[in-house]
Amino acid sequence: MKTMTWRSLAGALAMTVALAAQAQDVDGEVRKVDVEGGKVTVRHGEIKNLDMPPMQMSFRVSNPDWLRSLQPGDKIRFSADKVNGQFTITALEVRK
Ligand SMILES: [Cu+2]
Repeated sequence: MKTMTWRSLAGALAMTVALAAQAQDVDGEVRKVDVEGGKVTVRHGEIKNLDMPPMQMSFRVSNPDWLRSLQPGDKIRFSADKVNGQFTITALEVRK
């Protein structure tokens, strides 16, 4: 019983760390969607974890299906990281 309790606690702590790492949300606006190329061009705000100032650039995406629901002009919040040397959107939410 005691073991179970400690495991749950460890699980809860791991969850907290994962959420904190994902809280790097960046504001952006979709400029262009390239479904075939698996890329999206975004005008984005500062990306602190990548040490990047606001600019317009293209990103790869972790899940190509996301591109199908995006349109130029969409306001998004996202997380980005460098994956295999390429700037990649790893989490994405369209703001209404
Ligand atoms: Cu950039």
